[in-house]
Formats: sequence, structure tokens, C-alpha cells
Amino acid sequence: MTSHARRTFLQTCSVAALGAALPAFAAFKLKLDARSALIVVDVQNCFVPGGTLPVKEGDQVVPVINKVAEVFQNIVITQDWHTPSHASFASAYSGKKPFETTQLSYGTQVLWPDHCIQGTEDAALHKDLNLPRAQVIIRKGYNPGVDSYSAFEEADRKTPTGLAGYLKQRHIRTVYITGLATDFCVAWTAMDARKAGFEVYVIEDATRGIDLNGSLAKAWKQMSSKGVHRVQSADLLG
Ligand code: VGL
Ligand code: ZN
Repeated sequence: MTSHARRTFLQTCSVAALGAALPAFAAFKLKLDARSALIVVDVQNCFVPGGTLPVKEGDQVVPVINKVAEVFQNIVITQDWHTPSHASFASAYSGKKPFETTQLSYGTQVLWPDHCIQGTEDAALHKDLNLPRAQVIIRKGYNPGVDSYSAFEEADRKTPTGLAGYLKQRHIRTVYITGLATDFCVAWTAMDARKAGFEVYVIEDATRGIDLNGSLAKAWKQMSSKGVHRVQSADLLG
């Protein structure tokens, strides 16, 4: 074969392969299968307007999450689930106000208003969240002295929640993360999912951030440096 003929042959092959792999109607659709899971982070009353730690427009993620959930076979829900007087609450320290920080044994801790206390209505999932096929709920932040933004590992960076083991035993390889708040629990969950070896996508329009002193832009930058993909719900739904 001449070099020109070889080039033409290879071009024809690659165009044919591309056409077969990407039919026009699904050209940019991300591929979901039994090895993908949707993780819905902390869509609880505490984090929507009217709750104890409201995220601006937090309730607007609910219809987007309900819609994307329709295309997943595997769904995991998380709930922030604190003890009263939790170490992440400003009220647990004299002279501290919410959104200030303190030093704990594991590092700098942002101090929050009392929120998501175990068993309260404030800690319940948002009433319009419609995830009948969700398979597991991971609760986190229940250790009185340690916060847990991440659904995989507590803030001491030592104590696993069990979620990585659960997903791995179920042969999940790719996780799509949604929920609240983008710059805290979503970002920490996404980065720990990468650390645990998963392929990770954050569905941006299914998240909202707190944005404390520039934390939202910083979180996206950190996620991107760890190989977390930033996508929109339309990339899955076509
Ligand atoms: C969260 C702050 C404190 C979150 C939880 O879900 O992002 N943020 N606790
Ligand atoms: Zn919390």
C-alpha cells in the first residue's frame, strides 16, 4: 500500500469507527451503565432557603436531580447528620460566631450555625426530592468531635464512611455528583472519590455553592486539578 493509500484507508476507518461509536442523535451524551452511580449530596431542609444553613437557590437543584436520576441504575443519597453541640458548630465554643474558623486536632475547621441535627425536620431530605430507586443513604458528620464534608472520609482524613467499599463491592467505576454545597460537601466528596480511584463527574447545574470568601472558584480549581470533570445535566440527558 502506498503511504497515500494507507492514510486514506486509516482516515476511512477512523471516520467509520467514530460514526459507529457516536450516532448523531447521541453525539455528546455521556455513557451510563451498571457501573455508574449518581451521588446526591445533602439535599436536606437545612441547606435550602428556610433551613438553618441555607445555600442560595439550594432548592433549585431538586428538579434537576429528579430528572437526571431517571437515567441512573444506581443512586446513593447522603445526609449531613450531626450530633447536638457538634464540633463544627460555632455555638459549641464561647466567643465564636458562625463562619469564623477554629483549629481542631485535624486542622482548620469552619464554624457553622447549628444545622442538620440527627432526627430533626431540618435534617430531613427535601420533600420534593423524588428518588424512589435510591439504594443506600450514607449519613456523615455523626462523630461529635469530627466534621465530615466528604461522603467517603471524615475530616480527620483517617476515618472512612464505608462508601468506597460499598461502591467497589458493587463494581461501580464512575460517579456523578450532585447536590449541596458545591464548595464543601460536593467538592470534598468529588476529590475523595478521585482519591479512591473512581472516574468523577460533577453535574454543575445540579449543585449550588455557599461561596465563603471565594471558596466556590477555589473548589472548582482544586477539583479540576484532581481530574474531576465538570459537566451539565444536558450532557447526560441529550
Ligand atoms: C455542608 C457545611 C457544613 C455541606 C455541611 O453539605 O456542604 N457545608 N456542613
Ligand atoms: Zn455539616
